[in-house]
Amino acid sequence: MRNLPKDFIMGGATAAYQAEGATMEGGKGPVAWDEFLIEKGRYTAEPASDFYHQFPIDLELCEKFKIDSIRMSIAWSRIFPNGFGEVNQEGVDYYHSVFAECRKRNVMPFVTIHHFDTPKTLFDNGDFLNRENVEHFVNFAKFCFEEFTEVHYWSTFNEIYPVATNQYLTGAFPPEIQFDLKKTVTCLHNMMWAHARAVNIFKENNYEGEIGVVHSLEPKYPASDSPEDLHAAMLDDALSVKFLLDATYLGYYSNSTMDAITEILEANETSVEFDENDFIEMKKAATRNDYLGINNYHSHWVKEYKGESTLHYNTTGKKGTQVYKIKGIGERIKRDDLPKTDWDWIIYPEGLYDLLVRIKQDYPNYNKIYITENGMGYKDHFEEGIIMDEPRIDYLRGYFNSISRAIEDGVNVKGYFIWSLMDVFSWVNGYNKRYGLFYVDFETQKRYPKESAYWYKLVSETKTII
Ligand code: BGP
Repeated sequence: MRNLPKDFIMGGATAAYQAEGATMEGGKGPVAWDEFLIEKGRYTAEPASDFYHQFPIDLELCEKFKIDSIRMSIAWSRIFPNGFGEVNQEGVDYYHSVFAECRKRNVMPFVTIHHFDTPKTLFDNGDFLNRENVEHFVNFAKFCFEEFTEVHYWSTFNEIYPVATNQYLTGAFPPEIQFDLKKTVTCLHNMMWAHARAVNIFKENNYEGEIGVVHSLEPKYPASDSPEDLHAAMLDDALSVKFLLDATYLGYYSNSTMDAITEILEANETSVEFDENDFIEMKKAATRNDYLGINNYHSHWVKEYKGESTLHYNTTGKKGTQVYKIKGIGERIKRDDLPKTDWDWIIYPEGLYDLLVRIKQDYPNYNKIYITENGMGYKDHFEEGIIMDEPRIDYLRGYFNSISRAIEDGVNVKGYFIWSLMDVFSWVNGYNKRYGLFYVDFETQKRYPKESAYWYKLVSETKTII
């Protein structure tokens, strides 16, 4: 049996839009998702887990189940309903009351400033493709640093790569644009520039606490030893992993990263120019990140693909339906020999180990790492208040063992946040893809600890991976 360090943080992750519900309450301004989800007609973010009202219950559960920390986000449009300008005091008061309850329950808030929920006014105005919105984001971040002095851990963004790709490459998120590599790369860069500016403001004003960014990092392996497949895996990795880690820890894009990005853009008959001045801020910030947050759920095997881009995103849990082939990058293949969730996410704990060791080698100034999301989407069976989610426990055990091995091999991993603390609303999957330690009956909003919650508590108490 493997162990975790005694001071290892065991947390639970949430995000404002997926947990709070109350999308029109408390003076909150709209976000693009509100309208988008109504148009799609499958489900909405109401009532989600009603964290807006139920947070005292969720934080009490954290205390009871030895969950040291809650990862949560501040909904930008609760503070600035239009993204900038007038402050909504009710929203400010709401987060102060959440942080007061955290304190009462000895649960440390680990707060994300932007988790997929740009206010609608700014979203409609180009979101992060529009550099004016970077100014608004930086002002919002500064407002948070000054107002919420209860918070010690800040993350600027949640998952820059999925924001850019889901909005402009796969089209899974609003505004549903597909295969636009120019917009994808521009959005990635502008968000990394925004991150750097927020970090620099945080450090130059000597705010108390720590700041970092949460990246979704999914290892890419070649589907075979052929040079073509090796090249395809390299291209996919360059766009989804290296581009972001270079920006975060070097403050510029290395030549090998830029060669790969240029090749992808050219294959899609486009190009992107960066403003050289951006790298001044980015280089300054590169040594100022206190930590890296890693969201890791799965890994990908990539083979050469020369055709037009074609996709099917499995949003219903019908196993085996996922298709991902991108022109100029490659095809992510199915691996029938490896376990997967019903949503075709390949379960491969070794991938997280490989990723952690690689970061230590390639970006020695990474400082420290928190696993800010990992967990298993599962169609939980609820029987008279009992939820036996053994597959989730097996999943967690595998990933915890990888983390423990990486720590033994010298990677500085300081904590883990399961996605998710309680069942929440899933952006493109709705409510039947559950991740929580606590089952939520979305009609009554009653919480029920799953078998995994008892397992997690024991791991937290003993720091032994049982
Ligand atoms: C990450 C997001 C989370 C969460 C999670 C699970 O990308 O940061 O917000 O949604 O993935 O994804 P899904 O709900 O699509 O299964």
